[in-house]
Amino acid sequence: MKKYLLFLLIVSSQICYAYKITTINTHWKFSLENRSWHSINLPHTWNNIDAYSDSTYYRGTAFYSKIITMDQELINKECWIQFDGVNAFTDLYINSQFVGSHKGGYTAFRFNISKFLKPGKNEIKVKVNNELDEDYPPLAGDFTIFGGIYRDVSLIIVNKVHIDMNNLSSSGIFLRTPKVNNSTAKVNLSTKLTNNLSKQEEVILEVKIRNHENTLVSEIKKKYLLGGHSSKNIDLNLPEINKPQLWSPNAPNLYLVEINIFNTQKELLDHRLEPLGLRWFRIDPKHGFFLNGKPLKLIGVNRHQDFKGFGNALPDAMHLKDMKLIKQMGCNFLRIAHYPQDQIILQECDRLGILACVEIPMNNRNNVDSKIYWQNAILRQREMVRQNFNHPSVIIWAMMNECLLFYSRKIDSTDPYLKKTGELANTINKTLKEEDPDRLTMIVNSQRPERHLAAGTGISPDIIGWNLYHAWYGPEIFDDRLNNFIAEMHQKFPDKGLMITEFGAGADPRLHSFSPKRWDFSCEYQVKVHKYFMETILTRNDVIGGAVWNFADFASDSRQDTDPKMNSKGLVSYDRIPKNAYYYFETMLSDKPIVRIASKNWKNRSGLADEYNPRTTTQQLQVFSNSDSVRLYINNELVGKEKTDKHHSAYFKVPFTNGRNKLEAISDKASDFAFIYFQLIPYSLQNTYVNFNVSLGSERYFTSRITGENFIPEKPYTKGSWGYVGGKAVIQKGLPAVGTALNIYKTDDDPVYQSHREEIKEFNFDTSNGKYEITLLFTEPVSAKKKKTLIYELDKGKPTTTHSTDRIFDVEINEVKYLNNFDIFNEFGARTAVSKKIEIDVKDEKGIHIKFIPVKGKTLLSGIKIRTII
Ligand code: GCB
Ligand code: CA
Repeated sequence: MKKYLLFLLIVSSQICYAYKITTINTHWKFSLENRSWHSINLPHTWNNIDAYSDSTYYRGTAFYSKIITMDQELINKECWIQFDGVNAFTDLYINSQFVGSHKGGYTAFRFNISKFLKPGKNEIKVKVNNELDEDYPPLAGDFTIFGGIYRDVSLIIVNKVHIDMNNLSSSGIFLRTPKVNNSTAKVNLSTKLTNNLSKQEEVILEVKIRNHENTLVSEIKKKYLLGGHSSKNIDLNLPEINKPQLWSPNAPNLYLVEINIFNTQKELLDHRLEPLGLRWFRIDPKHGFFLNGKPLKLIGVNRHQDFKGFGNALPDAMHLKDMKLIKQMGCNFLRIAHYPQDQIILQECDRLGILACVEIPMNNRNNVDSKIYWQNAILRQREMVRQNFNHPSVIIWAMMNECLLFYSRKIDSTDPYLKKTGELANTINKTLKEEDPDRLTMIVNSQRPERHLAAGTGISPDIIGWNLYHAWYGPEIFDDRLNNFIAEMHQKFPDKGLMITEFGAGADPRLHSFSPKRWDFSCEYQVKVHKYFMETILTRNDVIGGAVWNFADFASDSRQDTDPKMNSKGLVSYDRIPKNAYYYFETMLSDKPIVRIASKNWKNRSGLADEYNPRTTTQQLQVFSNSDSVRLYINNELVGKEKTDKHHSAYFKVPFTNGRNKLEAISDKASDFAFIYFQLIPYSLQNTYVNFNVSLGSERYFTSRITGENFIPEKPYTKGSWGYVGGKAVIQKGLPAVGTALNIYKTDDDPVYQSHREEIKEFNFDTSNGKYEITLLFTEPVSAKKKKTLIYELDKGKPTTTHSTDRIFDVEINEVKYLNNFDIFNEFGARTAVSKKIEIDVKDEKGIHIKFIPVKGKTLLSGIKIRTII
């Protein structure tokens, strides 16, 4: 084959370079199923819209293509293409020739494409597929499998003599620190030098280590003779570093390792930089984690990689934003769950001093009978370790999140599925230790120790992580059961470190409650759960640490909570606005004086005026502070001074007034403030402009993110005021805390429709005369008990079970029938948001009296809105 000198157009000059990496993210063409093509930039996912829609999201094939221009001829360079992440299966073609494929959506891969390129225009074509394949993990999981080329794509140009490019897309350089203490550090480097020229080449490998002040602290130079078309493994011990500046969360000192290769004419052939952090660590099942000889409680979060509006295709700035928020919260630990993420995450962990754990998604279920599955799972572990090897922040390789979650048979250790799962865990552990003897390994389990004991999954890893959801999936009880569980696990797995790898509760940032309950998705209940866990995690030395599930709300297609398709256990919302619980952690973890108003981001509120003071609404307010006491001011007037409790919390009763309220919370050394915009809803509707919304069947306050409208909780009618008469709030026995948690179609304001008052008789407003607009909000909810298969339920394109309705009623307002034989199900189907807007003239001081009259079954109402027209 004729060989060409290859230069990218962007490499305009002949300046000698040894290693060059440049993204080619701009101006690609994209086509779903080879239909019409349109222009896009990377990173890209095709699921950024349908993953959040009422229907299911596309999992299938799509194509990407791009023209790159190569000028001049290629003689002595090599060109590689690198994909940092494509979900999930990739076939690469260049100029219609097949180059190679990669399976697995969360690790990088690269190909040497030199021989496929020609001078001039070249077409890169990528076929991507994100369907479920039983031979490749993950087979299940509580997260959306966004398809696409969702991380950077780059071209790498190297000389024919270079550091190994062909080692599972790693840097090809592996740094170990076999000994580190306060006085000295040993660094070991292993690599492979490749000579793709036909002639032999004598080279000099030079390694220099510099500290962050750019002082050279260790250096080595070696000569090697590389035969033509051959490579050489190299293993070097560098001269010891005296008095190393240790890496830790408080002082993340990084060294820079420079690796150069010269030929005998002193021309630079390859040049790389790698990070180095000098630290040592160990665990002790009874006494926890030790970094650089000192105990350190690992406290942090788990993180998924998606973001509102972007799916998983994030610009770097979004990743950076997360890392900043994670650090600001005071985390010293990050569980990168459930899969390796963009390199920028570990780069930031190194830089910010956040210890990290990385895992391959072998979630919930493994195809233990498939050989290909095993091979693939093992290969993905190797990719993960090699690609992330040099990050000093990584201390744990984790595996097999909740691998027996779906196991439903009677526990029997001879059951082949259990046995094979245990063997798989041991094989993965062996792989991880082979790849990296220095890091810890961890298996992450759901709260089912018996299954894991029977399977033997806990035999080989150093740490057992437990995903614990007491007071969330478990009953709303805040007693000793968490402590007891931990004690019991130490007995069952005595020589293992124990970490609480997940704990959390759902909190929809649109929902607030002054009587928070499990599964109400209020931001207030989430705080309760976190306080309960933190008390245990912080006080027990036999718990290495804890990681909140999750840092941010994330997409999960199968979920139908208050925010369907989302998992709302984030401490920050999908667009990264802190919830109350974020501020709780920030306060708990801060080593400086701090004050935080818990609900400061609930800025737009409505509330019922106090019965005896129409000018104020008194609401409870929680303030977090690590000082003994806090003073609170509203509009420059002192509300009070309160002591903080063991959870760093102080509580105030705050008289909010209509309009803008300025809150200031002040401790002896710190302060916080918030502006809250309040709409007071009058108790008496006489002679006043009326405009408010009520959510039935729930004690929650809701703010729509689409319209900004507030809904306040229902109240019973009393003469001279407003409210409902009769009926009951429907609360499911199990989950959730309101009528239904299922997605309500054709609305984003699901919580308003998910709760309702059944058998309601009336809703009355004692208004003055005038013209009013009443909007009634309904949905036919799905009752878990009454099920019937309906062929036209469109969820996931197949019939699903839903409510068989026997509900017909009339609605009469001031004696006029507005809805006659109203049958929501028949007219609109189940779980669909329905609204009816009605104009009412109020005469003779009669007010508005809405009657719900059953014809068949039970009446119901989800929400009601009232507005004065004139
Ligand atoms: C878990 C899983 C995680 C889920 C989480 C939840 O235990 O590991 O993937 O998202 O629970 O929210 O239920
Ligand atoms: Ca919806």
